[in-house]
Amino acid sequence: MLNRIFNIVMCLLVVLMPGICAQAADGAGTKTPALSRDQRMGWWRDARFGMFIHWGLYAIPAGQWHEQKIKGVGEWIMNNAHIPVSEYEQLAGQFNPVKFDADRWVEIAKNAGMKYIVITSKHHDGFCLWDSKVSKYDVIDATPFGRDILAELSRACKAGGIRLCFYHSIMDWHHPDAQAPFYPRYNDTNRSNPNFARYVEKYMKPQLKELITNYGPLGVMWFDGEWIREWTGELGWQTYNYVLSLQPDIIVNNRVGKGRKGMQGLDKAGKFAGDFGTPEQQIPPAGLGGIDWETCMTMNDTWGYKSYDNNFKSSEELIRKLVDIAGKGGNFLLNVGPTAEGLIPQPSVERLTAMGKWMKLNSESIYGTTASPIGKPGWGRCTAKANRLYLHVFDWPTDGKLVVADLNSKVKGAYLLADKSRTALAVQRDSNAVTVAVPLKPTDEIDTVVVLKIQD
Ligand code: FHN
Repeated sequence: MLNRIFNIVMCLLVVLMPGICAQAADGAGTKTPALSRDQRMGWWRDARFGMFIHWGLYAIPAGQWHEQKIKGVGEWIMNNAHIPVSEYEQLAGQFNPVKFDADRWVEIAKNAGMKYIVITSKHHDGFCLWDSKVSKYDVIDATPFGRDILAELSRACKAGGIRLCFYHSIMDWHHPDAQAPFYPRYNDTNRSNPNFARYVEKYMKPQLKELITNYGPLGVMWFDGEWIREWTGELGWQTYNYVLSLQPDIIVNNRVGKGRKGMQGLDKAGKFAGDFGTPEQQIPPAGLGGIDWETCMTMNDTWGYKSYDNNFKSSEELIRKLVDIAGKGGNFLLNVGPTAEGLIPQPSVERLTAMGKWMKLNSESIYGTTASPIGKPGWGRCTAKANRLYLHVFDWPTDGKLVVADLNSKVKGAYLLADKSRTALAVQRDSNAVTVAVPLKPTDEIDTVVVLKIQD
């Protein structure tokens, strides 16, 4: 009997522990998460490659307002074209993406080798892609479409084995409590009634709860729009803890905090806010030693769809960026901006297909790898995992000799990753360099991967 009582008490403790631990305060007066960062970050560090999706009402004007091409990124059109709230919100009445197919989006991401999707639950324009109980400005209440996009994507991600994550903008150009009086580009003064504390308590937090409890479990809560004056480091830490109290194993990006000082993701007090840094449209030249990070990047020059932006990076550039990032220990969050009909634009699909083709043969050299232990070799990049070094050769040697400088570990063998027969390549050691005898032609012009087996 005593044993049974003991067991019941222990079981209750295990269930309640995360909540209890989440309350523990650290020296800076903030809370310590129930699970360690390493425990929470495991899947994310392995994944290395994810899809960013910027989708909302801005896909309808697609970069044009009253027949004028509007400069800047598509999802900022409300701000950049000075569109008043009362005018912009009428776009909701036209939002009817009948070609939206969540399974197809998941399929496109999976085929590219991506392991997670981060979609804009709400961007700066305030429009919500789910059925929010605290807003009428959402896909169910305000559009003829009337389908819960996040619910459909959540189901498709679960079925497809992809982690679903939400981007959520702290800044909100639509909510009357959140419209900044000093930033009047889109304000209808008769509508705005700024009370940011009320916005946080009565709107933002309830929405985060809906997103995490009704559409989760989520991989990442990815905040943005934290630079506004009203957002403080303290609010950042409170929100971080709140999100973790709702889902103890969730990951939160640095933009929950204040100040993305450079790429380090430090808050004003110099303390790292959130779980990973978010360099935007850039790859740190030497990674961000000691900090988890993820480069987010557009394929063309916009996040939200712009019908006339055709300045797409090539597949070669994108594959090499993925490899460059993995070789520096980071993740790559690559953006697509679906159309108002609900389609991922064809140029994006083509590039993702090419990346997937490369990944099908070479993903072992990306997933679960860590940064290069030999820096940036002249011929390409390097990733590492267990007792393997993956040499990503961008510039294939014309003399059949691949020289790996500054390598002191004992090399037990070498082969081409794409060669299923694992034919051994001859390796010769020469003081602290190793030379691998490679075929005269690469198997892949973009990146042929040579594997070095290293002594444990
Ligand atoms: O203003 C946004 C922008 O629209 C886009 O969402 C990017 C993605 O990281 N973040 C913001 C700027 O940092």
